[in-house]
Amino acid sequence: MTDYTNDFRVNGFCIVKNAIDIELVDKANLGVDQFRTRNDDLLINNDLLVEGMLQRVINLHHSITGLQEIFCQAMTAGGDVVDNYGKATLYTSLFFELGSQQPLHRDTPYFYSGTKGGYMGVWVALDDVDENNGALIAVKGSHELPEPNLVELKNRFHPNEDVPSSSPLLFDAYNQELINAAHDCGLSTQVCNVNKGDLIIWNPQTLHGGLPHHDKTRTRRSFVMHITPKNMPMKHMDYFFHRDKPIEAVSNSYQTVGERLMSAGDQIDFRHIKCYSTKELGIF
Ligand SMILES: O=C(O)CCC(=O)C(=O)O
Ligand SMILES: [Fe+2]
Repeated sequence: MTDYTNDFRVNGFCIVKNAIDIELVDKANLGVDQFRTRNDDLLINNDLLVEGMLQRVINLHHSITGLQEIFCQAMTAGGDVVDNYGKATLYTSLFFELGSQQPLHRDTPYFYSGTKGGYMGVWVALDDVDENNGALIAVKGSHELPEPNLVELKNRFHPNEDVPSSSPLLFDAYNQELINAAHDCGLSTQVCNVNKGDLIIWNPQTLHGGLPHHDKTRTRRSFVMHITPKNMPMKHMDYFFHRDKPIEAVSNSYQTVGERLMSAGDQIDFRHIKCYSTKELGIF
């Protein structure tokens, strides 16, 4: 068993050092620089940058071929974990230059597939990242915490109705219950200081988040891949909180990249506000 496999099992996340060749990270970063040179006017006019930086860009890999190559290399470097439920495919991705600064959370309410396991978060540093530029944090062992009372939580926010696919207040309350439980159990939070080219993999039940991004003179370029085995159904809070709802099989379209599959598509979504196609944005 590799060290990172053991860390993943015991802690619910692991760091794979030097997983991605620096030349490939530089190629992806150059692609992002070219993307920005071409598209910054559009992004600024539509108020899609935050403090001059890209933030929460969904599926930027459709426009940046270096990110697609990083997906393939990451799957090789993390192969002892990522393929545990079947050969991993790229479901969606997120790209950040300004850190997510997200509070501790589990991904499961938004990446839910019933009893079928297989979803994981795979995070690649394209810059050196530490406490000053929004490092990722994760709570060791939090993947083993039992679910809080989902019925009580549901009824607190949606007493007479079904839970919608997204319910931010319920999501926050769910995570707060887990944060309290982690505290009561004395679980410790690790700040994942990493170098460019390092990789972090987390179990969807692991509490994780992003530190505040204090030093705005530095970017925190990171590429998060949400991976699943082929044709794994992926549901949101309307299923997570309604366990009796049947989850139907899916048949997704894929594009091939190297030895791997990624969900087919050409739309890039900026902060859940606006989408553009690769035709409009270009491919770099
Ligand atoms: O990059 C981060 O700071 C957190 C990202 C995250 O939580 C996710 O992609 O699920
Ligand atoms: Fe997350």
